[in-house]
Amino acid sequence: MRKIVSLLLGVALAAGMMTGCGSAAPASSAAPASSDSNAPAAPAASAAEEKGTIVVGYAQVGAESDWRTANTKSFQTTFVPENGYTLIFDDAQQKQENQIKAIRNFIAQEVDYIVLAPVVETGWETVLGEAKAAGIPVILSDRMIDVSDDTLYTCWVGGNFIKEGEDGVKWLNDYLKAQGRDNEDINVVMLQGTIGASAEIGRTEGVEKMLKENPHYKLLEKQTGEFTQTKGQEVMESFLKAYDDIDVVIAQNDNMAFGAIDAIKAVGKVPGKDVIIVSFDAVHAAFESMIAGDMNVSVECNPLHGPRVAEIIQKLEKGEAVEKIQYVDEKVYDQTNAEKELPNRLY
Ligand code: GZL
Repeated sequence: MRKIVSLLLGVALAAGMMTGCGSAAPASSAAPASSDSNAPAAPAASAAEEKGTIVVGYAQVGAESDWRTANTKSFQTTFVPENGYTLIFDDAQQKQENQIKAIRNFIAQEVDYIVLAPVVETGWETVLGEAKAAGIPVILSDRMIDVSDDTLYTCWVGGNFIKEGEDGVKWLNDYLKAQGRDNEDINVVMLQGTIGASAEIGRTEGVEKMLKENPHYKLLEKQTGEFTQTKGQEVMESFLKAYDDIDVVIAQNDNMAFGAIDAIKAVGKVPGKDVIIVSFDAVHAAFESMIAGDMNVSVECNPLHGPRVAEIIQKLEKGEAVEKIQYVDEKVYDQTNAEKELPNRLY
């Protein structure tokens, strides 16, 4: 495959040089290609990349959050020519049809591996069947897929989303007890991520399971904020108009929490005090928000999957078996440890 890909890449490079278009820069440094139909094809490779590198096609969800940016960076700094890789990166702008197009593009280029961060869990059987027929291993990073035939993917690396949801409410239970409010009725609203994404499904399941265990909690409403700050603020504004006694916001990622915090401040309430903010991801800006006293807690979901996936590929290259399901390590950070931990954060 590499020989064919090198030939194809060489032809693409030659064509690019002749017409003066197309980037000869290494894919790892090129601006992310998009699989939108009118977008330019995946960037041509540099001469270095023709030297029999392992070609990895990466179908990323989009660029919707700080977490996603860190996740993308982790791949773009790992899969570089000096490490023996050619990365063909695609940003699907949170559209499944774009990810499917990108996977077909990778198959046509006969890449050695496909890495997929599936925007939602369903709708993958056909295109992953095509990858399997082409003999290209598929590694899932971040979110999971719901398929009856699990030979459609080699393995999955990501966070334990149900446990993250449970840990968020466990933190809330302890916090309310410490505040002497464990016998008070507590009104909760939830900002969900993209509906149908594993992170949304798992965190919703984990949170609701724990809320149901405590009769003092009342989940007033839940609605998707699409994992974005803008939408998170919009939905929080609607919650604040509908309810004047919200005690807790559970935001399924930090960017929606940032939007919620802005909405709470805009109505003259104090986030972190009048309204408790429970969030997920634990990105750098979340630590700054906890230090400022706005966000109360962020449950970590480690995005640095690049090195882990490279380790998996190296094992596969040697014909070694790999674990089907591989969870990343994650902890809980709040206002008591945010300042101390911030200097150690890698994203
Ligand atoms: C979690 C990931 C989620 C993050 C969001 O693994 O899928 O998507 O929590 C991101 O920030 O947009």
